[in-house]
Amino acid sequence: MTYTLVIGDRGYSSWSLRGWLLFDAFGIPVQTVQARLYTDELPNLLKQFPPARTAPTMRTPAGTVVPESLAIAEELASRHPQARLWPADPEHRAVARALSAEMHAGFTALRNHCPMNLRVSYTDCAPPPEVLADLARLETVWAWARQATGSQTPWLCGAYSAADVFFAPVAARVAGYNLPVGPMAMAYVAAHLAQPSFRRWRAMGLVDGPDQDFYRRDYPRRAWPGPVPLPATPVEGTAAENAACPYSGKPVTHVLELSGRRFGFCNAFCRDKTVADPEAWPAFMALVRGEQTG
Ligand SMILES: N[C@@H](CCC(=O)N[C@@H](CS)C(=O)NCC(=O)O)C(=O)O
Repeated sequence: MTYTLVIGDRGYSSWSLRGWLLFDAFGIPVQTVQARLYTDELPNLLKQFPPARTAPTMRTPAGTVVPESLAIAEELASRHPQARLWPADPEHRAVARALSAEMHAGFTALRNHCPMNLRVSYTDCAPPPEVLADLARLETVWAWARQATGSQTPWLCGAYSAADVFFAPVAARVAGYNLPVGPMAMAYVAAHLAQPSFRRWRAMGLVDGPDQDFYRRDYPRRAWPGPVPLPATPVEGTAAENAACPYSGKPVTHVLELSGRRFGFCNAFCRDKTVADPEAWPAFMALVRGEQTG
């Protein structure tokens, strides 16, 4: 038995991203179950997780339902102390908790004007004054956290922590809407875009279901400002260097091409999430380097 996590569309559900990062970025195994936002799928799925109404919702291995991302963070932190979701130093932990709580409760102008959409990046979204005020507040609390904890890493409180998880979708919004922030905040955003778990989630979000109309905006677009993916493409057929999927070990049914070489997977989603960002997937890169055979 392991944890179950209900998530929404990976390309759009900022709270689901937080929920999933609390597992993936800290090495805690989880099984996800997914439902489309803005359809009956999510309320119908959540009928199996009473009294939850939103994604993410966690079910513990013993069966307790835990909605609310902040509660999920606290539960995982106390059940898995070795995973270090919060900083070990009590003073640094206090800072990390304060920031996470403020993110969980606030920044509504930014959240409403710039809903997270990992599939596009716009050149400008004409941020109104209340969004600029949220950005100024972010820069204030980020600088405070770095100073108060003496962080020497790209992260707010030393090692990557649950506080950084709570701001990962904010980083995606700064990147996605080209929001005006200073150099310290831009460096923090860049660290998120390159963070391995974030890259995996975004790779899945790029190929996970159709575009959602709710998130469509007419602003001019630019390339995503994160790491540029290796140029992989999906191809027909099942001929590949490996006979077994690098993720499941099952027989190959779907294939991609990278630098003239062909690699196979056991389903379209695993192939397509790898095409979206090959370097995000350690088992695939091990296969490419010849460290793992199919
Ligand atoms: N406070 C909640 C917010 C969760 C939330 O609003 N999730 C959205 C998806 S990003 C949702 O489930 N929306 C569906 C709805 O509200 O009906 C948390 O921290 O988990």
